[in-house]
Amino acid sequence: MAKRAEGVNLGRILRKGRIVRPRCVGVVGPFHAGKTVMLTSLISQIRHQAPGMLDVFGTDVTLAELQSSADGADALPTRSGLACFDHAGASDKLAHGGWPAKTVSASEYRSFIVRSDDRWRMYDLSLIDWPGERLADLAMISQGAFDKWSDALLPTLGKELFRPIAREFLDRLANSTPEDTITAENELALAYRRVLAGFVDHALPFVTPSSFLVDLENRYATERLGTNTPTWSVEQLDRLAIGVTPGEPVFPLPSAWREAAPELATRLTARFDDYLARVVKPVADALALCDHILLLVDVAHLLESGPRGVEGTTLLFEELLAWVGPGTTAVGRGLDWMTWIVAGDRYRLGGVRRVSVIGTQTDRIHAEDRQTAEGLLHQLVEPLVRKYEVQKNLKIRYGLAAAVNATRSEPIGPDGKRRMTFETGGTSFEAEASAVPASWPLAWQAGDFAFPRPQPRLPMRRTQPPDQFGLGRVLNWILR
Ligand SMILES: Nc1nc2c(ncn2[C@@H]2O[C@H](COP(=O)(O)OP(=O)(O)OP(=O)(O)O)[C@@H](O)[C@H]2O)c(=O)[nH]1
Ligand SMILES: [Mg+2]
Repeated sequence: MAKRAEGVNLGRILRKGRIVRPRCVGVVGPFHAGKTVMLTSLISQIRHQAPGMLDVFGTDVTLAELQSSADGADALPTRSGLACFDHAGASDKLAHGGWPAKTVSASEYRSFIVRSDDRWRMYDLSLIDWPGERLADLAMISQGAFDKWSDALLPTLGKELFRPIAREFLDRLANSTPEDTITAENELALAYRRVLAGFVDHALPFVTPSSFLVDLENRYATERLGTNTPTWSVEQLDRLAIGVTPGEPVFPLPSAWREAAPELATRLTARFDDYLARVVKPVADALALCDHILLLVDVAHLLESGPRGVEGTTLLFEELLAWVGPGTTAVGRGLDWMTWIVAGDRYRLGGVRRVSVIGTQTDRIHAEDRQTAEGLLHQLVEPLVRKYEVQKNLKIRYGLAAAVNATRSEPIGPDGKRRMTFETGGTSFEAEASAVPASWPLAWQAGDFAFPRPQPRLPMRRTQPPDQFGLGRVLNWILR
């Protein structure tokens, strides 16, 4: 809910002689969905629009950024209190043919933007980026307590698709009786770490506690292990924290165990509460500032990863939407307006009003198949958002984009093959992409589909935004 009123705040309504239009956009999606690349390219497009980029706004409309959180001495403070998004570092990588580094901590880009066709008003835009891993922890805060979290998570682990990965842990919970709780805790912690390692191996996006992958010092697992390909030996697993520190693990415990081993349950509850406050709450607080969410889905990757990947992503989105509760009622809209007028410092426009579902990295899909891929996006997300549309008037839009268009699709010949060309290090390559099915297959396996993974093509000039498609529309949705 919006923060308590602190008196009419004219400085918030008028800035630089213009009426302020606050916009706070959370860029969310599983790890590797393309959030950081999307943000980097969006900011570059705002700053250095290429001709045609803003056609969707109407003819001759341009945007000007007056001030931003990246402006050195004159930097705008971020709204969320998060660190400033490193646009310079990420775009420098793209300009030299590499992708930005994997995100390990949340950050925000804030800027004042004016449209050439509406000079009296100015957008106060915040764009927030997270490590995708942290979103998997949101179920902890939705459930709110260790026992509820356990009771919600354990049936998920028991689902047919995930049971093979979680079997050892579930069997231990089903078979053994807790005589010595210290030994039981150590054995269960190891078994649960194996479950999470299995999720990582299957690219499943709900590794929780996410400290297993990104610890509290924001170090990625592979960095802590000193290897790119973990072997998941006992010694390696023991070094990865499933909680605040490796020595204080958090894992779900069923009610029978909570009754039979109350000391263990008390220990786990205290650690869960600590983890919630230190890791999950800051993510939830930043999300609570957003009025618009860009929900990013890499359709090509989901086809590549198989049914488990799709189910895992669906569960992640369900958790996310349950926490956000997007949409509003007529009363909510009235309150929004009043709150904005009298808002305190970290005001929030009454929650997420709009969700834009963006199919990302779709330059990896052949141009002839992109329309079909958009159909898959609808099939995946529509069932999850319908209740928010009906009950809470949620505004939802769907679109495809490539924040960095790194491929060219060749015409499809009589053999039906989807050939795509791209450049790596100045050399041109050709690769074949799978055809996209009209609906999610009934049965398929990881590896049945494959799409190229190109490096970005080089615009070397700092003021030249990456070649893209679909971002004009996304910007129009953001700055509506
Ligand atoms: N071809 C192509 N690849 C992309 C595009 N966007 C992202 N990628 C690929 O996807 C990878 C992950 O993109 P990121 O933006 O770092 O993903 P993220 O969602 O920020 O991931 P986390 O930081 O791990 O949560 C990149 O390293 C690229 O390989 C795109 O527009 N086109
Ligand atoms: Mg990222």
